[in-house]
Amino acid sequence: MSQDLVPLSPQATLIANALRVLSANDVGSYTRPSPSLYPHQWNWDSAFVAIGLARDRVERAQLEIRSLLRGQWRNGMVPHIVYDSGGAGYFPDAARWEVSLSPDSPNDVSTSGITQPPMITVAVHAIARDPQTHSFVRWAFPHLLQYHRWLHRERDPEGEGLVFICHPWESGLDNSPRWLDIMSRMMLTVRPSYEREDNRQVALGQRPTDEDYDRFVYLLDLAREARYDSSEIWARSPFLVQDVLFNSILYRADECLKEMAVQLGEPIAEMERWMALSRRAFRDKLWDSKAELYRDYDLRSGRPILENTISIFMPLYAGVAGERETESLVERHLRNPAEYAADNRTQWLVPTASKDNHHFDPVAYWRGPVWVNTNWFLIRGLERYHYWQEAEKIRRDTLALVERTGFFEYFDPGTGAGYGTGSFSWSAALTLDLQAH
Ligand code: 9WN
Repeated sequence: MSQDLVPLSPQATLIANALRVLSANDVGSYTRPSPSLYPHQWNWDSAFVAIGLARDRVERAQLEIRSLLRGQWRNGMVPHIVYDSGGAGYFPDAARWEVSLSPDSPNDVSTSGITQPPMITVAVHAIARDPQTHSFVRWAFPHLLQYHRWLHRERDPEGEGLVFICHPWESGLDNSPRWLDIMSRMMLTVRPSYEREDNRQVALGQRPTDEDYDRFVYLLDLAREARYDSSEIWARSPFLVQDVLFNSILYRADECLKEMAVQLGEPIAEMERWMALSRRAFRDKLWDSKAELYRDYDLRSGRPILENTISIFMPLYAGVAGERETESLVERHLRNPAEYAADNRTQWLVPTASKDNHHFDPVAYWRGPVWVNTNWFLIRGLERYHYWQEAEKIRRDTLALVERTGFFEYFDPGTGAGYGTGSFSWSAALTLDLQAH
């Protein structure tokens, strides 16, 4: 029998299929999140892609990051979208942002005016595992440092150790039930004028409602009117949130930056200061000792946000949870069938909202469906705390889901059906990472 005819193992087939999705979405220097729904470069999507490619396409992983950093602003911000020529095929397009109003925006690249969780640093850290990438890491380091400085300076004006986000799109979990209370308090006197593109491609029940979109656009317009100046946004925006997931990722990113600084012989005191402040704030401000979970904080109302969603676990990914907190998160929430554990309503781990949250919906974007990236955060977090069995169970479920359903954007936790767009890049890329170990 010739070697070509030897059938591939299921594992090798899954890897080959994941690589096929990534190369189909590869436009040369970056990877689209999906073939048509998201036709530009997204910040944390490219970072997830680079994490997957760092496993054995490390050259291509570097290109993904170089390409994302073309959009970096002069003040250090890495925008949530870097547009492909003009931004056709997606709302909002580049013109809606009009980022030239800010003196910090780049001249020759079209971008959005807000950011996304700084997974880019985690991606560069993954690339840095390969010693051949030393000169790339040396090149990327000052860009990342500038981004982190911007986040800690502009988005944490009171030096609390927690940065704020000013738009649900900055969270990456745009349609999370956590934003509903704030959005319901935003009384729009005039409906912003725009036309959605997303609901032409995906059933509306799986996407945000028109009312939510109005508020997304209102907040975009407000940031534009503030010329993307963080202090102006801080003064005017109704949406100012210290988000548990964003801050957990930032903490992990600070840790990665520090490790790279050590490798490069750069000073680390600044990162250590950020991390010490942040550890304290997670403990003193975000931990709810009664409900025994982490909560986002709404800076405008001065109150914690009460929705129980997958974000409660994200401090495990950061490594900022203490022993007692970790035990409660696992015992009281992760293993609880009324919340996140499997039962006859949800057989697939892990729903993005607790089943006892009255906004839980197995179909709607970020309100219940399983996502590969949130599972990945949880797996890496549980491994960090040596909950090997729980981590392995979620890893197997995630791989089984993509193997049987395909690389969908999200999945029904009850039936395993795929929703949103198919051929979704980060579902494929993180499969590569999860396959590797
Ligand atoms: C808005 C690209 C992005 C992801 C986000 C996801 C979704 C955009 C949208 O798609 O958001 O940024 O149009 O809904 O929520 O996490 O980065 O995949």
